Amino acid sequence: MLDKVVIANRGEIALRILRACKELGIKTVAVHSTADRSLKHVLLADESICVGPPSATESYLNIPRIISAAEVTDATAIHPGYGFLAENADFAEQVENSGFIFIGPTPDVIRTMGDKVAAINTMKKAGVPCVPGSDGPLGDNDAENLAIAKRIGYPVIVKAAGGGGGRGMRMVRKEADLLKSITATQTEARAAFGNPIVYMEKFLENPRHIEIQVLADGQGNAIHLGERDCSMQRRHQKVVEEAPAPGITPEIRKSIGERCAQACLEIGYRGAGTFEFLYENGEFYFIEMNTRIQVEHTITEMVTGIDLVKEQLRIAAGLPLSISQEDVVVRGYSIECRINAEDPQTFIPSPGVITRFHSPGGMGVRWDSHIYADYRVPPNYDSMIGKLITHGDTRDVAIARMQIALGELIIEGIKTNIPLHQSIMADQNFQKGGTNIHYLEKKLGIN
Ligand code: MV4
Repeated sequence: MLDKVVIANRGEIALRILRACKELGIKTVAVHSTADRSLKHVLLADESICVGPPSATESYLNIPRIISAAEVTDATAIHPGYGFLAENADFAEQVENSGFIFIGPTPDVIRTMGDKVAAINTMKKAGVPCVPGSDGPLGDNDAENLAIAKRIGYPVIVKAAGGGGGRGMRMVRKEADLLKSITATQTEARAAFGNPIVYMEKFLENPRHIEIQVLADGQGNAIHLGERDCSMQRRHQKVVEEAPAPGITPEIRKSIGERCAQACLEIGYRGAGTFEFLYENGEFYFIEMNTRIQVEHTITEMVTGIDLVKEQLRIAAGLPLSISQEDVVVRGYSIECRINAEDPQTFIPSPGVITRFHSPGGMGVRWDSHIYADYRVPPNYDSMIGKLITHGDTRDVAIARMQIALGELIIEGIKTNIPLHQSIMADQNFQKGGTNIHYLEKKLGIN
């Protein structure tokens, strides 16, 4: 097993990684900014190192300082968590070149999946179903681009190869708007990602966002752990996730899951990963792959009983997968509510001191969070302060447990989106299941 891991992250995921390390007998190093000295995992880690001022660019995104922290503590490996440097191929490469293990895929796989055109081409070759589209970057021939759109059929969507997660895309409803939309997306993409390459896809009007969790050891073993439905989102920020996805049968799960696992073998994938799909009219369309552990990995853990972060650590230590595909059984139903320090009406962040705190509990309730009474939520980072997760034999039980747990969760001194979650859990259409990616924004009005 690994000897000592640097946790290159903060908040709940840093605590999640710390707990997995402790279970495996791995020593831990917390790296933190000056704003994060009192984070729970910093206080629980074997060692801690301050890597810079509150600004993330000067601390959690400062590659030389993170690697220096591994050097001075004589660590073995670096876990990037999610966000920050988790999908930065140059970081992964520098970690390896400095003699440390990067807990994740190889730098070139991260780089390929970061280029959305390359990712789609790779997946298409591996037999993963993709959205009908340009099958490559758009050139500068107007007539050709008009012909591609005509073949695909309007509406189409123009996306930046360097984008992802909702950044750098433009929907086009009619031929008259195509060329100026391509130019505008190219201009934006060059400014935002330093890469003007764009591609085109058929625009799907009312899809659901369903993603498949995979694990691969880079030694010829790859498995899938079923799907999650992440359609309940606002402005590309997921709000509620659930596993399994309503309406996805064991047969459908097996079919799409095995294709993803097979693709992992073909691309030499190593570690935990997620295949993102749009799901419409019973069909899956691959859009992106995430090469990291995700926020919502917990709901997959709840329905499979598999500790994904421990598996990441085992894989990084060079061990083969501890489970085979036949060992993966999806049991019951799990929901996650992302608890944010924000105004539930305006969504404006609400940092500050938590004056009173009570955590929920009971059967089938999991609370993954670093917060405590008197903790001060700094204004410098993402507003997510915890994840409330429930599990039940049925979806109705998971929802009922979530409603009870949301009622028990007391966070005072700052505003939170707990009221938003209560309204979603009570929503008739959510309770029926299977709402699409536009549902929450429509429910909230405007947009
Ligand atoms: C799409 C789409 C419709 N058709 N692609 C947004 C995030 C990025 N990962 C891909 N996105 C979309 N791509 C085609 N061909 C609609 C979206 C989309 C979306 C996707 C997933 C979750 C939320 C979304 C919200 C708006 C648009």
